[in-house]
Amino acid sequence: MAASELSLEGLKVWVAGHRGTVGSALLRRLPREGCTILTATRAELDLRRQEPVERWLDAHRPDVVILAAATVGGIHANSTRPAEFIADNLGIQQNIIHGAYQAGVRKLLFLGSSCIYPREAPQPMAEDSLLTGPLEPTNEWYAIAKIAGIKMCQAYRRQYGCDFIAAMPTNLYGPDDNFDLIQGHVAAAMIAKVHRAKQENAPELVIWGTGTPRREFLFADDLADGLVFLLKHYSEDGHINVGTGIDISIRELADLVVRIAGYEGRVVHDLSKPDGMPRKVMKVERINALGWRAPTDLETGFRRAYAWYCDNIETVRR
Ligand code: GFB
Repeated sequence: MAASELSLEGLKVWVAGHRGTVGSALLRRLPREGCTILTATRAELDLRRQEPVERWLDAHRPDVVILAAATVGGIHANSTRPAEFIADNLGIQQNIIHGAYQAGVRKLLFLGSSCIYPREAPQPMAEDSLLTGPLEPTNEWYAIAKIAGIKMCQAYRRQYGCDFIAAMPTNLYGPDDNFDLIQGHVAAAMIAKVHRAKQENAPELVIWGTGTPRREFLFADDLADGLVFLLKHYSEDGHINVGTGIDISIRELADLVVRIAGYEGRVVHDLSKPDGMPRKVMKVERINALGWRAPTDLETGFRRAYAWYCDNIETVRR
């Protein structure tokens, strides 16, 4: 590993997708590295269009690129907007990865997702489960795009010697998430709906599905820390998982947020909504063995995320 050590000090680091959950956490974490952070707003640069992306990269010449830009959403968004999820993400990846190669970027970090693994993958899911079976149908469009991104990084490494790496984060939560009740991921939607139920003194809180699916949740600021760690210390062909290795059921998640918010009504299930993958938890031995583990426990993280939501309720993304 010694040959791959990289200091970010004095380097220009482009965070593509700096307004998202991951990107904004990176903007909080990266200043500690002494690097210059580059960003481009959506109005300035449409990442789905190749020519402007290549021009932007040529003009700004970042040393490092973190590809945290993506069209994302929860189970409902994934299953109802398949064209956007596959086309936007393939386009963004293609434009940035190829553009980074052309612009001589020193290191690129591509962000995937735990949904790249087969629905029936042995749990916890190890990196070598990739492409061993059929995907979960509710998010296969997004998963296919992310798998293509991993393979692009590998291909550019093999053919051109680019130091392009791929990290697979698990389900995330934290500040600057999308708190939309329909489009968002379960963690943010849960925070928003429990808060609303409490404010309105609603007798019932409705959660989607049976509550039995199990998910692993990583605090966004922990992910940002893990990504900085990987940029500095990881330089291999294979993708690497970033998670906690700990899962809870959706019902346990609801109960946790209910307790944090102090909501006193009943939790009921809308069984017309999909459950999705029965269980999704990452094997995190590889990143742990390199010397990184997620520092924030679930209770602390959700307390911070809930407090952030309450403080920013007027301006949150939804
Ligand atoms: O985060 P999520 O939407 O997607 O979580 P996935 C879905 C699970 O939470 C299902 C339950 O079991 C839902 O039935 N759930 C309960 C809810 N209440 C709610 C709610 O109010 N909103 C939502 N959204 N779910 C995602 C993929 O899969 O995993 C993404 O869609 C990404 O593409 C991410 O890969 C890591 O965890 O099933």
